[in-house]
Amino acid sequence: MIDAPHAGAAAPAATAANADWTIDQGWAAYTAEEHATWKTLFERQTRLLPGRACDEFVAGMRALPIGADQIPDFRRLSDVLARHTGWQVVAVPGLVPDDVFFNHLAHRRFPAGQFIRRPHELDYLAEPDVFHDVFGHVPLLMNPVIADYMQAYGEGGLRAQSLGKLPQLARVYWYTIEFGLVQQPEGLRIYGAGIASSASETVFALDNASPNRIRFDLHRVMRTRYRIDDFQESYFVLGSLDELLDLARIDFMPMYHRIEGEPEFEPGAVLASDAVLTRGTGAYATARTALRSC
Ligand code: HBI
Ligand code: FE
Repeated sequence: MIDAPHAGAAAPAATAANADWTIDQGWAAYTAEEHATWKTLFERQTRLLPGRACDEFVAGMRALPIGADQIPDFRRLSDVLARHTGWQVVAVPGLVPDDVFFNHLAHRRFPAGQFIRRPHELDYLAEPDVFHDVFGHVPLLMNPVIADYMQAYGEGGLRAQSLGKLPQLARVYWYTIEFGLVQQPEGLRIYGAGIASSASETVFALDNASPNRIRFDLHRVMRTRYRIDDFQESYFVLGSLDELLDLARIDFMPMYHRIEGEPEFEPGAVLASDAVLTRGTGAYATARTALRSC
């Protein structure tokens, strides 16, 4: 992923003020330069997203107090979210430990990075900041299906951790909430926050010939590794966001057992069993691999 960093293996960066790692957003202390960075990012994405973001994302964005001129105030976001889906946004310093992250989600609290990237790192940073978390994730928390799915992921994450199955579950989150695409009547649309908060990946994921676009299949996705530091080689496509309802209710236990001992797939693999919407050329990934080896 390029503009909008993420999760995964990286170690949490800062120390916790509270046991749950929440801090005060300190909204009044944001500088004019920080608000200006938000505005640059907001306007860039807002130009790109019409016709690219899914309907639910657009509807959520419209209904929330998120605009160009200021970094949003988490208390105001939480007021609106609480009324619609019972979610809140709480401030954290950056990446938090997995169990802390899952505990928040399980209680319908979305931990959002308090800080904003510096002007020289508009297109790449290693941790989720307020732009990725609020612009990318929060609009979909207005949607009842996503709201339940995210809570279920928090609960499932705690169970997966105790079973040693977190890597398999994290892939489901990665290929849905972070990098998911969805088929809508007008065409393929973005719902993943890692895409929706990234200018370059917004274009790459939908318009570039390089990546594969493959029908989402849970068993397949749980066995598929992912890249955290570059564009995805494959995107997985839902027929509708309602498919996440099943994923929120499913018992993952039998899945964990089933895939034990089964081979895993590389990020760019295309299988005979895949329902392929677009077979990618792989040109981007090939060029990057060549660059890395010199
Ligand atoms: N912390 N702030 C924050 N945001 C995340 O998305 C996040 C995290 N800690 C752990 C984590 N994600 C992941 O490793 C899990 O989703 C697997
Ligand atoms: Fe994210």
